[in-house]
Amino acid sequence: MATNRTFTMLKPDAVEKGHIGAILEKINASGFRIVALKLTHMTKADAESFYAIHNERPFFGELVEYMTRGPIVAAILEKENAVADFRTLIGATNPADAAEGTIRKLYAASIGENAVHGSDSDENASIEAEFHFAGREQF
Ligand code: IDP
Ligand code: MG
Repeated sequence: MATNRTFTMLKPDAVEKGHIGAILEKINASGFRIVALKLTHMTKADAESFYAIHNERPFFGELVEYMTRGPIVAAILEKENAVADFRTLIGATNPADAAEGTIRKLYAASIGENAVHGSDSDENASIEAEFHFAGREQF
């Protein structure tokens, strides 16, 4: 995948609260083009694999439970400097620390239930996009 792409998930809390439309609107308005998009439900094995880097952390069980309790929206986004610009748009992991106007400031409830995922590097953006999307689903 090109380095001008990132991967995101609108997490179960954002979907449950009916924020899909508002968050996608903000993503588009911030200059990102959606090049792959779907509503999907991660299995326990999916979530354990996606978040394997965190499997020693004390919150891992809680994270897997949260990410599998309902559907998510997975998307691939395209923009110059996509990874860094999208991390800026979503804000800090803990919404209490997130800047005004960021997606987590607007829509996240807590450090655990923080509404949205954004890849942290070009390499992980590519790995995460391939995890969720077949080649024919990416435009
Ligand atoms: P990030 O999503 O901002 O990259 P990471 O440190 O990679 O943050 O953590 C992945 C996810 O794990 C977070 O988005 C959040 O849902 C959850 N998480 C991180 N830290 C905590 C915590 O201290 N308690 C509960 N959940 C956490
Ligand atoms: Mg992370």
